[in-house]
Amino acid sequence: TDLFESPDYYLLDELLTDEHKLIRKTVRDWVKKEVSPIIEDYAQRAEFPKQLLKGLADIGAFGPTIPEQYGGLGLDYMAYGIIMQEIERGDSGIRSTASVQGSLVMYPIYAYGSEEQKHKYLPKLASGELMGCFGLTEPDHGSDPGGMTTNFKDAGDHYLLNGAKMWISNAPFADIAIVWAKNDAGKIQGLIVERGMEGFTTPETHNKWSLRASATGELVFDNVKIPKENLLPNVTGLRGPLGCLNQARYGIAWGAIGAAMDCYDTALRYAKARKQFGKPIAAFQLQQKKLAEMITEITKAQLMVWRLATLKNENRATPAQISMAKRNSVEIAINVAREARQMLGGMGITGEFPIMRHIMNLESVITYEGTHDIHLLITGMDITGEEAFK
Ligand code: TGC
Ligand code: FAD
Repeated sequence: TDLFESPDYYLLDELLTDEHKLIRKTVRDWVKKEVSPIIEDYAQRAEFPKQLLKGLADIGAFGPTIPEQYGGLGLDYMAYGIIMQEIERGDSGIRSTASVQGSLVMYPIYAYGSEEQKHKYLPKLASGELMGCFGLTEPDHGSDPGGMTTNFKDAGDHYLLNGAKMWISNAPFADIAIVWAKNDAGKIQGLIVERGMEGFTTPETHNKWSLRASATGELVFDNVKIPKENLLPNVTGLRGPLGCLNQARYGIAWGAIGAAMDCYDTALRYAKARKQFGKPIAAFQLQQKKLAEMITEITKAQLMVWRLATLKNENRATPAQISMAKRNSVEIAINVAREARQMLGGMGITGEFPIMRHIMNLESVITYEGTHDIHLLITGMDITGEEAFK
C-alpha cells in the first residue's frame, strides 16, 4: 500500500481544487498509516477498531459538509466524496462508520432537528465524543421501510417507544440512535434515543462474513420513555429517512470506487512482479484484458461521481441520479475485486492482500442503503414513470 496512487486515467485531478487534493492527501496518509496496517487483523477477528474513532474525527470524516457553527467543516460534496473514497480504500466497514455518523445521524439532526438539538448533539458528534447509529430497517421490513411496525405513543409528558430494528451499523457502541417509528397517526417520525434509557438494548449481530471490522447490531425498544424534546420536529413521512439515505448513498457512490482502486492497484503491481512461464503475468493477454477492463470501469465510475458531486454542490442531484451512481459504483467495484482476486492466484484468498476482504465487504455494500435491485427499480421508475416495486 505504500505505493498507492489512485488511478487517474482521464486526468480528473485537473478538475479538483488544491483544497480537494490536500484533503485527499490528508485522508490517504491517515488511512495508510492508521487503517491499512491493522485492518486485516481486526476483520479476521471480527472486531471494530474503536481506537480509529478519534482519527476519523480529526481528519474530518464525521459530517464534513455540516456548517462550522455546528462543529462541521462546511466542506462541499466533492470533498465529502473524496473523503469516503479514501476511507473505503482502507475498508468499507470503516467508511460505514463515517457514513452513518455524518449522513445518517448528523444530517437528520441538522436537516430536521430543532436549534437546541443541533447545538446539543452536532458538535459532539463531529468530534467523535458522541457516536450515533441509524435505525430504519426492521426484521420484517428491509427494502420496504414504509411497512415498519416500530411505533411511539403519546403518553402525556413523554412518548413510549416499542419495536425493534435490525442490521444497524455501529449499534453495539453508539451513544445515540436516530430511530424511525410510527406515531399515533401511523406517520413516520424520527426520535433521538439515548443509550441508558430504560428498556433500550443493542444486542450485537455475530457470524457475519462481510463487513467484519464493522460492528452491527439490533435496537430493541421495550416501552422506552422518550422525552418529547427528543422528537425531530421538522419532518414527517418516509421522505425523512429517505432524505438521509440520499446523503449516505452519495458517499457510497464515491466510497466503493476507493475499494475498486485498491483492488486494481494491488492486481496491477502483483501482475508486474509475479512471473510464470518466464514472464511477468502482466505480459499475458488474458491478464491485460482484466486490467484494461478494470481501469475502464473505474474511469467511467469516476467521471460519473465527479459530475454527481457537481450537481450535488448545486443542489440539483436527484435521488434517482444518486441511486444510479450508488448501484454502478458498487457493481463495478465488486467485479473489479473478483477479477483482481483471480489475478493473484492463491495469494488472492489470503489476508496478505486486501482483495478478499474488499470482496466480502462489498457484498454488504451492494445490499445496504437500498439493494442493487431496488436501485435498478428506482432508475426504472424514473425513466418510465411506472413504479414496479409493488
Ligand atoms: P414512496 O411512496 O416512493 O416514497 C415515500 C415518500 O418518500 C419520498 N421519497 C424520497 N424523499 C427523499 N429522498 C428519496 N430518495 C426519496 N424516495 C422517495 C417520496 O417522494 C414520498 O414522499 P411524500 O412526501 O410524497 O410521502 O415509497 P415506497 O414505500 O414506495 O418505497 C420506495 C423505495 C423502495 C424506493 C424506498 O423505500 C427504498 O429506497 N427502499 C430501500 C430501503 C433502504 O435503502 N434502506 C436502507 C436502510 S439504512 C442502511 O442501509 C444504512 S447502511 C449504513 C452503512 O453502514 O454505511
Ligand atoms: P429484503 O428487503 O428482504 O430483500 C431480499 C431480496 O429481495 C433482495 O435481493 C431485494 O433486492 C429483493 N427485493 C425486495 N423487494 C423487491 C422488489 N420490490 N422487487 C424486486 N426485488 C425485491 N439498515 C439500517 O436501517 N441502518 C443501518 O445502519 C444498516 N446497516 C447495515 C449493515 C449491514 C452489514 C447490512 C447487511 C445491512 C444494514 N442495514 C442497515 C440494512 C439494509 O439496509 C437492508 O439489509 C437492505 O435495505 C435490504 O433489506 P433486507 O435485508 O430486509 O432484504
